Amino acid sequence: MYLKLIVLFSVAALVTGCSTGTPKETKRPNILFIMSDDHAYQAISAYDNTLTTTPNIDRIAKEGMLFTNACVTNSICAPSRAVLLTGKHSHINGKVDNRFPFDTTQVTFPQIMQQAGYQTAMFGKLHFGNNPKGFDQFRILDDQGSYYAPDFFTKNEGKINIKGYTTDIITDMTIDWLDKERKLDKPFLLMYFHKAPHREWFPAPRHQKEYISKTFPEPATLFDQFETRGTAAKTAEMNLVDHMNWAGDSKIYPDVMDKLGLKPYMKWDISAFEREYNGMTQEERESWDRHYRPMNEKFVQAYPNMSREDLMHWRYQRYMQDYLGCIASVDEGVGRVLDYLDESKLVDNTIVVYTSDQGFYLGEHGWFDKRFAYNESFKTPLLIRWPNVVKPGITNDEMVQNLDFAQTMLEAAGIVPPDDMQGESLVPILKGEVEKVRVAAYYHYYEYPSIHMVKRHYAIITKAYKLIHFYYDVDEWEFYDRKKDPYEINNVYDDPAYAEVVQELKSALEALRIKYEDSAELDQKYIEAYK
Ligand code: SGN
Ligand code: CA
Repeated sequence: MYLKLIVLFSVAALVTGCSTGTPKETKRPNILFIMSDDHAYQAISAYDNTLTTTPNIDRIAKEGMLFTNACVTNSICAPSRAVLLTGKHSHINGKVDNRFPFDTTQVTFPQIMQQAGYQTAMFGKLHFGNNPKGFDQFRILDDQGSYYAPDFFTKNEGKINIKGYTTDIITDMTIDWLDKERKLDKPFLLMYFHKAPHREWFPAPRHQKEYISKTFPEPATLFDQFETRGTAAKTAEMNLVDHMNWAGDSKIYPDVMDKLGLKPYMKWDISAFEREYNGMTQEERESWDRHYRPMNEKFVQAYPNMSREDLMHWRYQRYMQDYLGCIASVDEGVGRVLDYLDESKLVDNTIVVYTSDQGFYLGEHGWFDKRFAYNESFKTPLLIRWPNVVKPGITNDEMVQNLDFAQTMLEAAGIVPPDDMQGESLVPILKGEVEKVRVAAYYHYYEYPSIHMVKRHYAIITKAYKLIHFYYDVDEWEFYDRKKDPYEINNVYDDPAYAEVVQELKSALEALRIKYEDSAELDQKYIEAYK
């Protein structure tokens, strides 16, 4: 007790910066960086409450800033995380796709913060193929992780397995760390990284009853035929009817698949379902069966008379029920952590960021998954709260990117970022000193040919326009007027009315490639490396 008092006293002295002349150590802000996996902005009510409500995530926007044009540089998990941590585009940090492990000789911003005296921790999904550097504590999911009974690689305990529901486990770890491991004499960087709502969308028992009986509004482009788009959209394998798994995704039991003669789409269709189902405790499995058996029984009755169109409606509802059911747990977890900050009086000196590793298709264009430079996958949610710095309730529509996070966090912590980081600090936007940090964003996607078959492409995107070049086994351009055509159904690349602005953007795209040191040679290098 006596020792605790001394610690408390010295912290109080530092907070008030009194007499000793010691730097105001605890004035450096703490950072709680929350990232979920595949969380579409369409599924956050601060952006759009058509599908669901996320009152806790929305609190961050209400008390902070909401970015409506936040976007990624490469819409896929591990590459996005590598960009976040290094502040460098994929072609520079080398993590262009999900396949090879992250190059751990790359410098990351948590390493820099740790050296500068921050206490650092990470809990949840990283998906790098190796452990993170620069963390005093971490427990990260094995690869993609599972929803039930996840395995974690840990800093101090080797590989561990924990029974229960992953979203709740990651939240518990985060709160436990704040409660028991946080050092009172250091500011912290805490990365709270959910697996949810990544495929295969297994909701927690407490949300199953509510979500499995809900009906959700369909997107306007559910039956998009891609009249004006090129080959890439037409050949992508992301369609809800054609490319979803029966067991893994739509939760049709393997015995029901047999009965109806349904074939697995992916070879891991059934094993993905069984891994989760077998990971459940008896109680969890009973809940699952209580809610998912009746749905299966109804499907057995309906299936023989279902047209392709009926199947599309059905698949969409099944998908949304599970996807949004998973988000309900994420939102509750975020609420618990925010409450902890309130209760422990950390709130005033803690920056809270909520984002996703990319956006996601929720039936738009008939799709699930991500990868494309089109809006639903290119944009990502971004909400930032910074008490006494960010004015509450502000919306910013400028082009900000995950490329900017590293420099933003470093500058917020009073650390000068290394010169070779390629983003822009968002601190001046957060302080209300400037509105924008760039006019145009650069995008480059690589993972092809691969699952979902989205062709390689790079793009330039401004608030008004989007110009995309698909390459490798095609050489096709697409151009969208983002203001007139928010659903991106009219590719106007060949429309003479846009000829001049297309030319301007082509030059600007070339200039961006030079600025960021991307090139045809590098495109080729990454094609060769993929073989
Ligand atoms: C898995 C999923 C894909 C998903 C990738 C990448 N298929 O392969 O749908 O695009 O992960 O996701 S699954 O049948 O195995 O679930 S990412 O978030 O890691 O980039
Ligand atoms: Ca992801």
